[in-house]
Formats: sequence, structure tokens, C-alpha cells
Amino acid sequence: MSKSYDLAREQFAGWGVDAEAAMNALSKIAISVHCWQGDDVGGFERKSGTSGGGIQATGNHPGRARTPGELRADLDFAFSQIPGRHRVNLHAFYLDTHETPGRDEIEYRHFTPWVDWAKDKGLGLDFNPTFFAHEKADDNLTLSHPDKGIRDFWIEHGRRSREIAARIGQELGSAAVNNVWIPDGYKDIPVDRMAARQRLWDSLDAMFAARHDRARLIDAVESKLFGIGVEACTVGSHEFYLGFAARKDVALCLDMGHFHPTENIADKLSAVSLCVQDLLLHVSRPMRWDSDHVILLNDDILAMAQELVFAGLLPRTRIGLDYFDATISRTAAWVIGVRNMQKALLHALLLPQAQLKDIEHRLDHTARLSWTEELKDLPFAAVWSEFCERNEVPTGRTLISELEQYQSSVALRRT
Ligand code: RNT
Ligand code: ZN
Repeated sequence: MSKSYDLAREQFAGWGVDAEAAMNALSKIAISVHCWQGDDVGGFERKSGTSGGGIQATGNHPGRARTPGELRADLDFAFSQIPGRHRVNLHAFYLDTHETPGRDEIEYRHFTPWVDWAKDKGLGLDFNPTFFAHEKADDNLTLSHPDKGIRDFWIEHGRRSREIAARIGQELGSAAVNNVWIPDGYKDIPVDRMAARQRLWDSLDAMFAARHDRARLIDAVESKLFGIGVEACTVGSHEFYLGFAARKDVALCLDMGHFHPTENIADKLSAVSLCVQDLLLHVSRPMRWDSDHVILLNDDILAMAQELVFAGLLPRTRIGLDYFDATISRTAAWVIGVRNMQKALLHALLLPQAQLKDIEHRLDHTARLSWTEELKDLPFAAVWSEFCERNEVPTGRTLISELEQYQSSVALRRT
């Protein structure tokens, strides 16, 4: 145990906080790490194409993973720099097979190398149907398309994704989240929003018709405000999915980049959790728009983590990350982002929650302000370092040189 941790533990104890308990709680929180940061949302279908769907990775930094094997090797490295046990979030177009199934033909067996790897490494897996980067999604319309044939194609893709996710959850003994995000919307002002939303509702109904055991599969739906080429109207808006999730009892996914820039996403958690059972987060950093920058340890993330902890929402929230920056080392992007999410959670776990709530309950707003401001000076970093040391992962300059070394080795090998 380091001297600085010893001092920090005493200081936290002086505020009534048990640093050991905080580290213990942190070690139980798995982060769902998005595979798509590793290859700029490209996927491994045996054909070329852009990601489309109004999302866009920018940059051409060397070292992008080009095969499932390279992506897994990069994830292995990233996890060697991240304390704790986590999950990997797969998209359907990251299948690992020599076959070339259509999106409406995918099966569990196309993903078994991922499951074998996850079993071997003690990781959980989550899943997403891929409703973009496909010729049948070129109009940015899928489940809400006016053409029934196209809707049916995507319904089938969604159904199969649920089956695959449920099987993955069963194999790994931990429920897989299957998150549905579709790009559907209109570039210019539509005249029949009602029809589009009705079609989406009906398609989702058909897709979710088959029952799956919750111990294997958690269905989730993700809303959005707008995307590139879909500026005027998004069919699956926040109100649409909040209502759908509440009525159909599926999880609601809140992506931090999918709201107006000044909205406070942390504030939404308590509100939506009163009508929705399970929550999924896509922790992201929008800059001026849904730009999907690597998450920083900034006020937005700290506020999110504090709400999760203080509102008691950790047991029914899955924390996923969603960003993709192709201008920097992709492995560094993973490591920095996951560690920032963990640091934010640790920060929240190290606050004297009961005392703060009591102060607010007594309407002592002066004390609430003086406490929250004084607490910012506590030595959170010493506890984080101790946590990393106990988990045998580096911090500081050592971490930085590990990240640089890996990046230069992959950049050399992959050019
Ligand atoms: C898009 C959504 C969605 C995607 C991933 C790849 O705006 O955020 O979650 O980023 O599914
Ligand atoms: Zn998202």
C-alpha cells in the first residue's frame, strides 16, 4: 500500500467515507467497451462501403484493425491497461466468418470466435444489429421505410440479432444487451411524421415479438436528435423511444451525443428510471454536434457517474461507451475513455452520499454548496492509483509509454 493512499484513506475517513468500500464497489462495475473505436466503425463484412447512417469517423491515423484477429489483439492490449473485468460491445457487421451472409441471414455461428475469445478472457459481450452501411439503408430509412419489403428485411435482421445476443448471453452466463439504433429520418421537413413513426412502432413490435429470457437478453432502444443528412426529423426521437421503452418494457438507451448541446443528460436518469426498468448509457462527448469524441474526465461525465451512484441506478444500468476518433491511436482512445469512466465512478463512490443528502433534505443550501466545493479538494487520484496498482495496471508516465509503444508497434506492422 502506498504512503499517499494511506494518507488519502485517512482524509476520506475524516469525511465519513470508506475508501476501501469505494474501490470494492468500483471493481464490480463492468464497462461495455465498444468494438467500433478499433476500426473507425468499418466492420468485417466482405465488401467495402462507408459507415453511412449519418455517423462519421474522421481521421486516418495509422494502425486501424483490419481483421477480427487484429481487433481482438488491440482489445487485449487495451484491457491490459484497464483495471477490472469488462465487456465488449459488438455490432452485427463485426461477424467473424468466411461466409458472406446477408444481414437477414446472420446466425450465432458467425460470431463464435468472439464468444470463444470472450470466454477465454473472462469478458462479457453485448450486441447491436447494424442498420447502416448497407444498400438497403441508403435512403436513411430502415424499419420505418414505406416499402414493406425493406422493412421486413430489417425486421429479420433485428430478430436474428436478438437471437444471437440471447445465445451469447447464455453461453457467457451473463445477459447480453442488444441495442437497437436505426438512422431513420429525413433531411428536409417531412409532411407525414405520423406515418413514419407508426411504421417504426409496428416494425419494432414485430421485431420484439419473440420472448427471450431476461437472464440472457436485455433489449434496448436508442433515440437520437439528428444526424448528417437527417437534419429535419429523426423518426426514433427521444419521446418516441421513452414511450416505447416504458410501454413495451425494454431498456432505454441514452447516448450523451443525442440531445441538444445544453441539455443535461445526467438529469434525465432519475426522471426516466421512474417509468423504465433498465437503462443503457452510451457515454460519449459531443462537440457542437454528435461528434463522438473520446470521453474526458469532465463535468458531464462526473455528473453522470454521480447520478448513477446517488440515485441507486447502478444495478439496473449498463454503462456502454460510444465514441470513435480516427485521428489518434485507437487503442489509446479506448484506454483513456474507459479509465475516465471508471475514475468518474470512483469519484462518485468516494463522496459522503448520506451526509450530502441529509444536508439537502434539511434545505441547508449553504452547507450543500460549501460541502460539495470542499470535497473537490480530496485526494481522489491517490485512491485511483492504489486501485490501478492492486489491479496490476500502470498509471502516469508508465501508462503513457505503454500506450505509445503499442501504437508504434501496430503502426509499423499494419502499413
Ligand atoms: C449513432 C449511435 C449508435 C452508433 C453505434 C455504432 O449515432 O450513437 O449507437 O454510434 O451503434
Ligand atoms: Zn450511441
